[in-house]
Amino acid sequence: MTENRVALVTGITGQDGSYLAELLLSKGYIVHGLIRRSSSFNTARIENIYQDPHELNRRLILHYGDLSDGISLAALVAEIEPDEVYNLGAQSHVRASFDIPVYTSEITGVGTVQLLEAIRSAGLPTRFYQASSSEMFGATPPPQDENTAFYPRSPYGVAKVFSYWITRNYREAYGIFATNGILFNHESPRRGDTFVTQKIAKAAARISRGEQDSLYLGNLFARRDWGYAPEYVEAMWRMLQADEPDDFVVATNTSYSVEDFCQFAFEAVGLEWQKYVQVDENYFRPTEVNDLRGDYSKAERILGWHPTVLTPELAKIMVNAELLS
Ligand code: NAP
Ligand code: F7E
Repeated sequence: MTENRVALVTGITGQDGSYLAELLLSKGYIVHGLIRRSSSFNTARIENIYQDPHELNRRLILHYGDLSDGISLAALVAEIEPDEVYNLGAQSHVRASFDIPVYTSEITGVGTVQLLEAIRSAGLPTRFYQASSSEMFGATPPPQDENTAFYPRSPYGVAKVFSYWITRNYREAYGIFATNGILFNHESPRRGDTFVTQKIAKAAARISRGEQDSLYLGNLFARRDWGYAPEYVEAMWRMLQADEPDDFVVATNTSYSVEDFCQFAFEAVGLEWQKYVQVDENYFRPTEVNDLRGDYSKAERILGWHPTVLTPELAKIMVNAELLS
């Protein structure tokens, strides 16, 4: 039974954190979320589930904190005694990680051990989920699965490899139920505006309404395995309900190029993408990940998880959401 179980979610204001919080609330959890203090509101994605602090018996409780502040993380974990911790907080933008490599390493890498230390020192049987990434595979060719060698191609990817291994180390050294979800790209209408799918989906909708003339992109030939975020947070939850902690690839086992995504998105508004898309080399990365496609058979076998929304439908969902906004 999950009723009244306590979860802590870092990154609750992000794409995945917002869907995961909804899922956990629907299962009867009390959800604590870590949010960063910001001079403007950064809680738009959780507006629909927000509960005023004056409400009695709140099930969603937000706490200021930061993955760089291990002392406050330890105090929070000791105070709320979570059954499950989902570490989704990160500097998650690959291109930006080349501009802010040290900060990315501190948050996306060292932030994970700050949180694991908080759990270890609390001495509770807390289960831990780490948001690992297909970016860890980097240059290793597809298909990628749990046994594929890592070859990260960005400061972000390198930081995620550190987090992956520190999660495994805390599992092996201290017996903590610590699991890595190695998730391939997953998108939704809540995706951040500077990731390529959202950039394309919003541009297609705006161009069709006469609000934008053209779209500047970088490498059109990169291939990704793009799935649907709400289905991926279900996989995260299932990982923490499993009998044993382990590592799982979550993906669709299909791959499309950025060009393909343009075609799906512009088709949804009856336009030819070639007439509007221009290449701007400023969006190229110093080192690129060319080809990702994940083999999710282990997640299917052990967790009973499989994707239902594939990339062509995903593009339509995202464009239609923008058209309705
Ligand atoms: P996202 O939308 O960028 O959300 C990132 C979250 O982390 C936001 O809530 C952000 O807060 C928070 N955050 C950033 N810096 C922080 C800090 N210093 N301390 C505490 N929190 C901080 O990312 P997402 O797409 O939901 O991804 C969730 C996690 O999965 C990330 O760890 C990401 O690296 C990983 N991942 C994502 C994908 C994907 O395709 N989406 C695939 C594999 C792995 P603000 O809202 O204040 O910025
Ligand atoms: O780029 C190419 C770009 O930034 C995808 C994060 O969630 O997934 C995400 O990382 C591809 C790359 O995602 C533009 O070069 C072309 O090859 O949408 P993206 P990402 O780098 O794959 C992984 C799994 C994560 O873990 C990360 O947190 O698209 N591309 N033109 C472009 N990319 C962007 N952003 N903008 C462009 O204009």
